Amino acid sequence: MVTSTPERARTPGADWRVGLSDDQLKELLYLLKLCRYFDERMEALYRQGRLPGAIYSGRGQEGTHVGVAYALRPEDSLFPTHRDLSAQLTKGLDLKRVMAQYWGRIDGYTRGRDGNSHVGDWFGHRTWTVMSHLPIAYPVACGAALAYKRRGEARVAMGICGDGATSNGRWHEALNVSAIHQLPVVWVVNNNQYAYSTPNPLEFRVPTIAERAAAYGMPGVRVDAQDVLEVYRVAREAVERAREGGGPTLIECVSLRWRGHAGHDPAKYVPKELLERYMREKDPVARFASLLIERGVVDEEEVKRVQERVENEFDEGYRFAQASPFPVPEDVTKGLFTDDGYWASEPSREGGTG
Ligand SMILES: Cc1ncc(C[n+]2csc(CCOP(=O)(O)OP(=O)(O)O)c2C)c(N)n1
Repeated sequence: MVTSTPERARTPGADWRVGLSDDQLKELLYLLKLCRYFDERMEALYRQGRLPGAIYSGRGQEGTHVGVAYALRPEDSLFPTHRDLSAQLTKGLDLKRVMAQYWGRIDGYTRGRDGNSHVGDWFGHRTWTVMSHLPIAYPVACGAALAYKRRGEARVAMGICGDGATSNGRWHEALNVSAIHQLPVVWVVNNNQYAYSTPNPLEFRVPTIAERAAAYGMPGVRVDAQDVLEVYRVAREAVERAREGGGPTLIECVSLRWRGHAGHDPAKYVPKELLERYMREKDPVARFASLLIERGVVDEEEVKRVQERVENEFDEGYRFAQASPFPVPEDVTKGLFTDDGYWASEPSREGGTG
């Protein structure tokens, strides 16, 4: 098991930008800010009673989501769980359609058929629709990776789950199978230190999740997820190794869940000092903006413009979602099988109540 230390990666003379161009660094800043703002505004709408369903905030964990998903190519696939919307946005999902999904409208990715956080765009951006049973997407990711290998395609599958999900048998089975068959897959554990109200020491006895990789015969890396560049560097290495036939890697991204498990949970079980320290000193979005300013890639004005851009995009997405109709009942049995062409067709807008 390797503990990836940003200090080591940033030794004098080392490439602090980990091979990324100015434009790519700015894109990362935009994505981090987009994900943060989306999360904040959606929570506000939820608390005002204007957003139905549940919300699972990923605030404070953007370094994990943006960093790992940015390492994937469009043809690679992502298998996320309930808290990983930011990874899906990084993979390219359209904010407007995500918002339509949250309000149950036909322009949402599942055309108004599923709960708001069960978003995914398998046929487009290759992100698997979120499934509730944790971590059921891990074995499915194994299946995708096996298909890529058997067809001789240079593609990679990436599964993400939380620390709590690692206690489920499916997690162990998926890792074992992927190692035995040297599948092109990357396993990301978003260790935000809590599974609902259960802290890490009550979830597992080993000091780190990454060291479990040894039990399956694959490399394990633990990374400080407040540093998006380090997460990206580690993920890119794992993705490229998988693509070249080197088999799976387990990456443990360590952060803290800033909000409760879902919108209803005030998370009083998280020590106040721990939370304050993470929010004050370890904010992955603020840290990355400061780094880019310090290195002269952007100035304060440009950071403000990025913020304005994401705010405008959010408002546009909100208007789009509210204007999108609800699905029509006549369509409910369509699209159960791919051969009826439902998912390839335009959704029927007649009869919707917008
Ligand atoms: C097999 C299974 N058991 C229980 C649940 C209920 N459940 C939903 S989220 C959650 C906590 C998951 O914690 P973790 O994996 O650490 O992810 P996090 O929510 O912290 O991102 C639980 C127990 C579930 N969805 N699936």
